[in-house]
Amino acid sequence: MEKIIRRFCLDGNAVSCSRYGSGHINTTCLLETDQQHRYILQKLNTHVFGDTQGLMENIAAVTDYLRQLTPRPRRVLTIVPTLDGGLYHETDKGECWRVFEFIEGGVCLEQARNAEEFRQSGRAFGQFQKQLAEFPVERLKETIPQFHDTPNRFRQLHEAIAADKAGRLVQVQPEVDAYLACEKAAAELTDMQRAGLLPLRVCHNDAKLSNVILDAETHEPLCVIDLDTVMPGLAAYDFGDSIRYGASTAAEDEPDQSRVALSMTLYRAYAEGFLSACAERLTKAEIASLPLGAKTITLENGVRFLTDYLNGDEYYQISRSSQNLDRCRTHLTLVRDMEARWQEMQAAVAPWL
Ligand code: ADP
Ligand code: GN1
Ligand code: MG
Repeated sequence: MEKIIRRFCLDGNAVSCSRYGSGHINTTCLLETDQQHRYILQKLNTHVFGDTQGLMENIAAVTDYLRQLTPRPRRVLTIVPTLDGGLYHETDKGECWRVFEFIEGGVCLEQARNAEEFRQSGRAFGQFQKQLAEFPVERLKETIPQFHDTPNRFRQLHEAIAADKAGRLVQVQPEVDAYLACEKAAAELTDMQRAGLLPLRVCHNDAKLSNVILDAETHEPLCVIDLDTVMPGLAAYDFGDSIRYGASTAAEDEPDQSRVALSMTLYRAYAEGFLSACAERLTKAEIASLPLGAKTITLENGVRFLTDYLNGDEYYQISRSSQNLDRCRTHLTLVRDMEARWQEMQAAVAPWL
């Protein structure tokens, strides 16, 4: 580890390095130096992210652009370069490591403690969308092709069912049937995009509460982080991802489905925070598509968790054996609840139409 740390332009010598945060994909550490300077050191998951250079160039392009609009250091994720000016360091074993400035004085939440905190995360993603509205989206590489192509995620589910690699199909037939019954409806958003009804935007593509840093004292948005998937996409993807993760009454992996529901209070708070920050930059069709984004991205994540469960938990990090199955079930419960609350969900965005 010391050898890796020495490859970066740090302020001082590293005195501690420990695991930090709770992401599903990368390995994150908090690094401290004898100059009391803190950094985030991350090992990238190269199975998930094949094009590390492209991914880091996307992050650099977006953060450089944001820094010109907002020169305040805590407001933009800052890449710390390697000694030879690179965006990341690749070891002899092919591991890819990178360093960011640690954003001080912030909080990163797994679950909103109240509607106001969730509204602020909506503002953070709304501001992100607004600030990047003029960014030339074609400059971003599609580092994970078809990332939010929901019909393609269903194709991957079909492959997992056919292969039944882990021999788990027999246990999950009700979940498989329930998701497959939604397959047709899941294509609506991508169909609208292909028909030219929804524009491609700079999209975070992994928008969720735990990927935003709020000011620890004021709870105002500080910075949007975890930009690995920043790529062209739809505004509805980011809105939808935030809702499925943050507007649920329970954790993403709650085993007790009776505790899982869509909180309309949280949904409305997010819609207000998000749209008050960026509605002026969105088309009417995009605003109207946001509830569909919530439903589609909830379905998509549920399908991905189910696929990973069938494949033997290859993709997401798990800490217990049925975690992906629980994640898949919570998403199904949320989709059902969204269907029941569809009119209320649409009414919440209607004032901006
Ligand atoms: P993953 O892709 O695995 O989710 P993240 O980039 O989101 O990884 O980092 C994991 C956690 O580390 C975040 O949820 C946050 O708590 C913390 N974190 C990441 N980057 C920073 C940063 N620049 N400053 C402060 N905390 C950070
Ligand atoms: C992963 O890295 P993390 O935990 O922020 C995943 C997202 C999923 C999310 C489910 C690159 O995000 O797409 O929505 O888990 N990221 C990738 O919580 O696949
Ligand atoms: Mg994250």
